Amino acid sequence: MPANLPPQYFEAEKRYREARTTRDKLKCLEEMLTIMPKHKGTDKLRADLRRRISKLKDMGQARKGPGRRTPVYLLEKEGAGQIALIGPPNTGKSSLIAALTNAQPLIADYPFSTRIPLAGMMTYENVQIQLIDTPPLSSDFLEPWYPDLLRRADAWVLVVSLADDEVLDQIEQAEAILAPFKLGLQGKAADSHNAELRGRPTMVVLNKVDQALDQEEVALAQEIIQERFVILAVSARARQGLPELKAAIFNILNLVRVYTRAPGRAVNFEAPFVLPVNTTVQELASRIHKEFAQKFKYARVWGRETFEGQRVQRDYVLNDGDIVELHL
Ligand SMILES: Nc1nc2c(ncn2[C@@H]2O[C@H](COP(=O)(O)OP(=O)(O)OP(=O)(O)O)[C@@H](O)[C@H]2O)c(=O)[nH]1
Ligand SMILES: [Mg+2]
Repeated sequence: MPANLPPQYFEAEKRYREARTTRDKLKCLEEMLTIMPKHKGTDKLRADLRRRISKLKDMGQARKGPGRRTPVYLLEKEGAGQIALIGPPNTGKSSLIAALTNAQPLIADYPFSTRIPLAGMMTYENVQIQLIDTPPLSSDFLEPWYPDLLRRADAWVLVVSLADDEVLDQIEQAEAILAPFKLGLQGKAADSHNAELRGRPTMVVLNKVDQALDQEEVALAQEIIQERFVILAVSARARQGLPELKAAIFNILNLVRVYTRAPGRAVNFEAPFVLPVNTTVQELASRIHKEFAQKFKYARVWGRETFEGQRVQRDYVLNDGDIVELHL
């Protein structure tokens, strides 16, 4: 990192990383540009900041400008990942969104109550994950934007209802409806059902466990389903199994949380870098800054796979919970 950047710069950069909206990000970038001292050593950094600012501004305008309207139903991604809750009518998708996020969707005892998607943010430990409530999967009618909404999401949670019989049918029907769009549920690694369909990692939630029709049937269905999918029986209404569901949702995203710190400083556990599984120290450094990624010599890691402060090379693969010090 180039010398002589004042601490306020790093504070603004940290806020930038944590910002959830384009507007907040823009504000932080502009602040970083103002704070940065103007001399030869910071030329590149300042140019880089200006580029990022104009890119964000362009994005903002593309959304507002007339004639170039993106459908409102493609929701802007926020947080560490975007997960669509999908499933047959009336299974409790909206109820789960209401129980897990800050959103307040319409919940109704009649089917097809959800007509347009709605996003809410779920907090899991120190990570924010975006959940999307969707209209029900139906063989009679699917909105034209529905497949795109699913393609944009990072993973899906298929919500079925234990209060209706034939849980297995509910899953099969969902697959039959998605197949013509070349979309398939992608279960556990061993799941080979949908080789030619493009899918997203999917877990199955068996909702309404409080009202399950037949315990024996439920047990049998669970046994069959879990051969293909990670499953969890919950109740949105009785608020049962929700902490486990949050953890399971984080897990299907396949992410790790990594904490960086300046040598000798304290770790801020509230602001992890949330990165795909298999990210290396080198890739982490490039996330922080391109120039930094070229310059750093080695890293020290505190984590479950290393001994305290172990010195690692650029190709070290990061684990969830690792604390990393990058040394110039
Ligand atoms: N017993 C019980 N009822 C539930 C549970 N979760 C949701 N419900 C009820 O099931 C009905 C449907 O809930 P919604 O959350 O609107 O279901 P949905 O899947 O969003 O429905 P659509 O948007 O029409 O597809 C409502 O009457 C809910 O109160 C649950 O865990 N247990
Ligand atoms: Mg709904």
